[in-house]
Amino acid sequence: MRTDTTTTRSTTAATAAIAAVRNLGILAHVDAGKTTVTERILYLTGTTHKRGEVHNGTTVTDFDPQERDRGITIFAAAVSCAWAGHRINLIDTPGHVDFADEVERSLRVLDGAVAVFDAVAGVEPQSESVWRQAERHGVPRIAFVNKLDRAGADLDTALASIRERLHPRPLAVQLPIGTEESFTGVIDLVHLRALTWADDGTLTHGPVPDHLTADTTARRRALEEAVAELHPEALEDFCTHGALDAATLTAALRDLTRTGEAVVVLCGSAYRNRGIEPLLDAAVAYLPSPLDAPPVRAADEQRQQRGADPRQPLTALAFKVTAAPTGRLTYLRLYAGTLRKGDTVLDAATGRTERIARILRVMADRHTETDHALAGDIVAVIGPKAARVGATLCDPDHPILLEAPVSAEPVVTVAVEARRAADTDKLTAALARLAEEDPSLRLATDPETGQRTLSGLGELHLEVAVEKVRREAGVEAVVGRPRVALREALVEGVSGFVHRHAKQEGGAGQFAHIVLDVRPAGDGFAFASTVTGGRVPREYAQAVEAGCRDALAEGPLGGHPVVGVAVTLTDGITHPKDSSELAFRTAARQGLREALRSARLQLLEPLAEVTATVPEDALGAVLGDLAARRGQVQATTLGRDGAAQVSALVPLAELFGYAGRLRGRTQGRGTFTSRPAGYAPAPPLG
Ligand SMILES: Nc1nc2c(ncn2[C@@H]2O[C@H](COP(=O)(O)OP(=O)(O)OP(=O)(O)O)[C@@H](O)[C@H]2O)c(=O)[nH]1
Ligand SMILES: [Mg+2]
Repeated sequence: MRTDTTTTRSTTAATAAIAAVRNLGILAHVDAGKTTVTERILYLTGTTHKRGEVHNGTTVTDFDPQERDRGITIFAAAVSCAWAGHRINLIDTPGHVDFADEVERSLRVLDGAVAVFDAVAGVEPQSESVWRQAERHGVPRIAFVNKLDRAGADLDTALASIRERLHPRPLAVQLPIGTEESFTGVIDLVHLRALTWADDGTLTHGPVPDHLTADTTARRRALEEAVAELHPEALEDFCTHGALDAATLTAALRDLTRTGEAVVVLCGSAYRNRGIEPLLDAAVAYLPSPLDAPPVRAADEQRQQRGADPRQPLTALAFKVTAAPTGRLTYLRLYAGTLRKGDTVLDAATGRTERIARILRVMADRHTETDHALAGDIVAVIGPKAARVGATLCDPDHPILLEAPVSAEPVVTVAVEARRAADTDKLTAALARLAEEDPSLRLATDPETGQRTLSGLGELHLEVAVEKVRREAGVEAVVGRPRVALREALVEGVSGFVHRHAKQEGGAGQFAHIVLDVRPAGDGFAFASTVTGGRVPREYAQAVEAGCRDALAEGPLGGHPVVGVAVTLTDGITHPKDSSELAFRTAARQGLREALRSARLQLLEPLAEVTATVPEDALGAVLGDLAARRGQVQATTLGRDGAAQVSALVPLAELFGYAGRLRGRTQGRGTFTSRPAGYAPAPPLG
């Protein structure tokens, strides 16, 4: 009996511990203030004792020398801190689109996120992208409208832009006190009190000031009505009492955040240390704990699932790997089970086992060691030597394979070569190591020139990689001109294409005869077999599909991947002795290659959606330059502050070096961001 009570007690304690965890991401457009928000959170939670600043390179999460030099976040950084009895595992993500893969991997392991917006700019393009990305991952969000101290900042305009571009139901739970330079605090509309911050960041709670009572009452009423409209129980309460109290509002906002029916909006100025405490309170109150997350499922066997239960078999995903001076650090999100120091775990994809030598909680500039970690937590471990980003580490007796995070396809390639020939191997090794940390970087050899090539998501992505190798491995590299990744799309197919693969002289032969219909379709690859009467057995049809995929890797126009193809196997002949899966796969590869040579294909190039903010007097020059780059201007809007915003679709190939050109045309006052916008027909080579 005694053991039972003890077990029950420890299980309850473990459940309470998991319920108090928040795995939280900070997401937004470049420069919205994610790193500054993170920095203030770490300061307030006592994790760091000084407030670091992005502009002088003293923040905790932008610790890479390149991040400090460039003033941007490049690598997602995970840090743990404690607030109001909760453990918050925080991931500060990069805003620049070239590092979107870091965001994607982070989203896989987060349970909730704070989306940060600039109170002047509102919803910017990359905020929209990461918002949709979070939506795809089912990660609930709250919003923080930052930089309320800036000239032109306005919460209501930012709310309107959220409503227009992201979500029909942004619900502000705060009202700013003062504007711009005189922004000093917020009214908490849920608890009807004023929070004000002194210049040194000290927070004082007080009553709502007289001049704001009318506005406060009106906004509180509007909040209650909006919540009642969306939440059935709140509606019942509202109808009975004619109002909603703080507890009901909080509970309803928490539900609406988790279902995604509404977005709670807070505001402040991270730089001026205003608004961070209530943001932490909101994250704890509204965003889900690991217990609220749906169980994870096995990639191959959807019925196999595991929830955030420390007694279940260990299930963890490695979402980040870094080569720190202390050794290789592997960051894990634990989904189920308990991880103990000294455990042997199985890398489910490779079948290798790894030993967990140490378990660390990363706290700003130091690590604290722990002997175990429970389901739901995010920790870093030392010991695993080979586990890659995306690996599932699990209990060797109860294997499970989780789906690995999907990596974006590289769009830009450069040739790289060591400046000194003697460094060639060192360079290759260093780049290969980088590609292990960042799966959106690919290292290859150009089959024609024999040169080493590095591919990634953009110019900056590759520049950062080469610079990292220079700084960390001490190898200087010479980098060629960037090229974009082209594709070949099928425009007109062929039907009834016959191919016979036969090698039947002596020994075991190879025989396969196939008939293919090849049609343009969508932007991927589809395969079907309509062969009847068992003329081609199912395994051979599957081998034909595999052979088609082989053929599509290199198209006839220039060896680029072929897209938009539907292949139907309509007939075939087998030989009782000489047919095999290999023979059919070879037949399909050769056959489809040949079929494509007689079909019509079109070269596609990647496009980018460019948003440039430029002074009005430079608008003409900027538009002219975009036209010269084959850009299609989609909209031009004039702002209140003498700045114009241009959005345009521009072939990525024409964007190389654009940052410098834009600075030139605008005397350094213009800025731009870009994001991938699919593929479009490329002009004929010439
Ligand atoms: N005026 C004002 N400036 C701010 C505020 N918060 C951040 N900044 C400044 O905005 C700039 C960008 O801030 P970061 O915190 O680096 O922004 P980020 O979102 O992390 O940027 P990336 O990681 O590069 O996407 C820095 O110069 C900050 O000092 C704020 O509340 N008010
Ligand atoms: Mg940052």
